[in-house]
Amino acid sequence: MGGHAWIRLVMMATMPGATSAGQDVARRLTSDGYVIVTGLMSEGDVRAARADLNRVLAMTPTGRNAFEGFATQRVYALFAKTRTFDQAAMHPLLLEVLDLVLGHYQLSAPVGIRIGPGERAQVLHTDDAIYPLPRPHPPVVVNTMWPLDEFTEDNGATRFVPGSHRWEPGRQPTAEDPVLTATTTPGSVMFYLGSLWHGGGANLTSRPRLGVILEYAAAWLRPQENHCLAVPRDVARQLPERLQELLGYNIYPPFLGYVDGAHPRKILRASE
Ligand SMILES: O=C(O)CCC(=O)C(=O)O
Repeated sequence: MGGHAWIRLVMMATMPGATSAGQDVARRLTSDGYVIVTGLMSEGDVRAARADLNRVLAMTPTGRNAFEGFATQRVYALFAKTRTFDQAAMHPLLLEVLDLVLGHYQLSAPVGIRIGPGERAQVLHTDDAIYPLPRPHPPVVVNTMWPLDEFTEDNGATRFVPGSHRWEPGRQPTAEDPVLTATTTPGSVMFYLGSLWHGGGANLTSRPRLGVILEYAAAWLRPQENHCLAVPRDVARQLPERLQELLGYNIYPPFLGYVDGAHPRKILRASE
């Protein structure tokens, strides 16, 4: 299944009771499990991001297992390797949505994903399954997929099972469950809850499909990637303070994340 009927164009607050675009997106996200927002990245920014990631991808191996994808390349430690997603990671609409859905949060898994020709569909999964929390639970993970190529039915666009974020604990997708394809254009962003079943699609074309996931998790959880080690300290020190916070230089109140009794930001500054 595919098509655009399910795509939400959120240019203004349209959901009953929503007073801002962020509220609108947050409500759709929590009710539907996903929402696609257009126009978050300009054409120029998309071009620059694609070019810079292609530079990084020239040095990036293909995946080591079926989940990563044997014909797929993944750019981990994204914020050590490119500056082209700094603004995206702190986009005001994105942060407003995260404020509403997660409260305190940080980046968990920022990854560039280039699905190569011939790749098989990734197994459907939920991103929050890595946390051993009793289910159901309030949202603790929100993911965002930023396409840098046109995502089509046959080039590996992200697939997902609508409504699966509400499934009872233990339920797994079967062949009977409808799977939608997030056919999206560069510049748009697909938000989805960590409890929504989804996965990369098969790439049946002769060209790769490039996208970036910026996954966020509640700040009281351990993020998937250890950014304080992945992003060298002299790089982290140059970043905007909000991005430093998102990369782990933050405190979850009252004092989760302290370093030697102090805010990690102070340690980052002091280590110049
Ligand atoms: O590449 C995609 O479309 C989704 C990838 C994904 O869900 C993952 O690797 O966890």
